[in-house]
Amino acid sequence: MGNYDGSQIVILEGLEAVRKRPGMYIGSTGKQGLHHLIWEILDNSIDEHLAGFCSEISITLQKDGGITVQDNGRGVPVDLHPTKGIPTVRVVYTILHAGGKFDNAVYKVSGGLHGVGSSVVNALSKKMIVEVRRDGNVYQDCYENGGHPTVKLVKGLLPVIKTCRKKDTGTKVTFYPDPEIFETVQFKSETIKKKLKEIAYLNKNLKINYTDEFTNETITYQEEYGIKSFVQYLTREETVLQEEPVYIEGKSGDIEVEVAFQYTNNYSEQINAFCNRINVIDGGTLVTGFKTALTRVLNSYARELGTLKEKDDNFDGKDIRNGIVCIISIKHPDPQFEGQTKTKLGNTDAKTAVDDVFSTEVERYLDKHINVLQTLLDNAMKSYNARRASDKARNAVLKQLHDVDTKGKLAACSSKKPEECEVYIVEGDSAGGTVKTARNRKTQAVLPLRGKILNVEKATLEKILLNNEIKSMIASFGCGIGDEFDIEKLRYNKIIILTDADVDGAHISTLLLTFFYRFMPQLIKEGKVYRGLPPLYQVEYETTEEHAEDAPAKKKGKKKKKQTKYIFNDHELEKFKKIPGNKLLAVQRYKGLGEMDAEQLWETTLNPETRILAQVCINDTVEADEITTTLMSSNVPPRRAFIMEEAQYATLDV
Ligand code: 0RA
Repeated sequence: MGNYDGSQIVILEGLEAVRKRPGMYIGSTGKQGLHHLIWEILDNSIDEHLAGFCSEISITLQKDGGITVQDNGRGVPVDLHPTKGIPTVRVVYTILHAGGKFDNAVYKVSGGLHGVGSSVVNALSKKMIVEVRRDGNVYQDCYENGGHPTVKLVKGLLPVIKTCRKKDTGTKVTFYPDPEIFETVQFKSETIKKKLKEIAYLNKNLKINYTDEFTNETITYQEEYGIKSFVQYLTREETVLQEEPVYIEGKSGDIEVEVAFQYTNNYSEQINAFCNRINVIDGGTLVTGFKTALTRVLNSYARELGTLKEKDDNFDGKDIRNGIVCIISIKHPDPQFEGQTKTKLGNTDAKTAVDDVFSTEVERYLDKHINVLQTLLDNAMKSYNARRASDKARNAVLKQLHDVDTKGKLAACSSKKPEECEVYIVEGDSAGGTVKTARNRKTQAVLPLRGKILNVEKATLEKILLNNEIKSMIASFGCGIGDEFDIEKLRYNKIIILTDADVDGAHISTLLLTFFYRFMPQLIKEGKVYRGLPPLYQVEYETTEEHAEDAPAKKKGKKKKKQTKYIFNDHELEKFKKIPGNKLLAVQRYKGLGEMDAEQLWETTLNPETRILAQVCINDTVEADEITTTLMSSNVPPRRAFIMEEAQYATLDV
């Protein structure tokens, strides 16, 4: 060490701020935040690929807990930084907000949100090593305990550690997340592989090598056909209406546009939009441009070919998108991300660009592929007719909702102030009964559901609206459904799904989430939907008084004390067993909510002071669609496994 000058101290204060409030920089210190570190480092290499200088990236999960990301780009510059007086590479990895963006002319399509986090990753690592190959030399800079440099500079520059061939350029970053910051520092290979696959689809031809030193698994991801293959992958378990996805690309001004789509026989639409590879889950201008163009083009064909007669009105955009699975990917030189979570694209020129490129190119394609055109028109016609039928059904249902009591077995709460009210949706009448007894009647309403609710992924709106469980939910929430949905009218501030912690419970809760996601997505987007997490175990244990939770600090007695405690998952149970001084006497595993009496249920699951709720959120539209479609497929055994392992982790941000 010993190479700290004045500027270095200021830098370290910046990194210390990151360590004090990691959540502000990477969202959380749980699994998601941990993996975010990798995405930050990867983004820099992908930017180098987008700039046209990097064709291959390798990711290695190391046995010693580290992770390495290596690229064959130009290598981060190692020259003396003109104002900071240290090598540029050290500036990049130790100064907050000094990432790839400092060379804006080159980084025309940099992410905007991403790619500036190298120093954040360093701040949250107990060790980081950056190796740069440039001009036939290999340079190395090392950092410890949150970004403290350990390499002594010579005249402000890094020493050369060895030489290499002149053409072997690139950057290799290895880091070890700090266990003092993160709840876990164990990377999940499935999460990483999934991300790498997505990156490969979004970056045509980029070669990505993955190595897992724990399992000796190696995989190379490379997609010659990019997002076209992405759509094929997303529809792999569906019945598709075209032989292959339609793929379109083009440029409008500075904006590059790519679209791929395939129709399936599902009654849903999935549009996943990316700007500079960032999943804009709330869509925005690029999605509007696509929808406008698709609707205009198909309506114009429908008139021209006589599919729609003069007396008919137009196909609705919804008719035309019925069953579509689509990826829109654009590259924009100056993206403006809007909304609270910065997940909506705001640039108006993106709308025009997508509309221009898509309408021109899709017409060219459909003129050549009349059979595809016919498929799309038939499909729109089917939805058009179904829509008329379901308009009738919907009107009947909505009328009914006003006229008679369709709230099913809703036990309402006495307060009428939505901000203090919550509704528990409970699996089964018997658990529902106990919740009714246990709840706070003023603010907590209960809606028991009998058995499984309809799988909305495979049903028309008409049929969905005839389902009793769904009718009671719509009536109870009070905010309508589909196009008429109005969140302002929601009667509750929280909608809490409460099911048993078993496969059936997970399935029911997934069916409910699918229903919300497809027909009342705003409920999820605005954070109104939660899952109640009832405890899995009650343990009875003995502890010496010095360890007892309420032991006075001074007392060091050896007296045994008997206590009980609720435990919410297996991990917590294992941790509890390891606490010194604890001796387990009995472990009771709850099989279902029904096993708890009203008092226990209140204490563990209903009482706002002590319960655990997991807010449901959408992090990634591809993943949300994947989960809903995978779970709803007819392939039973893998579906079950998926529900148990992934459903909670994938859709919940706890
Ligand atoms: C700024 C300028 C140049 C390259 C990079 C950044 C760069 C950064 C990273 C981060 C990971 N891999 C990277 N590869 C390149 C180009 C400087 C030049 O040679 O003109």
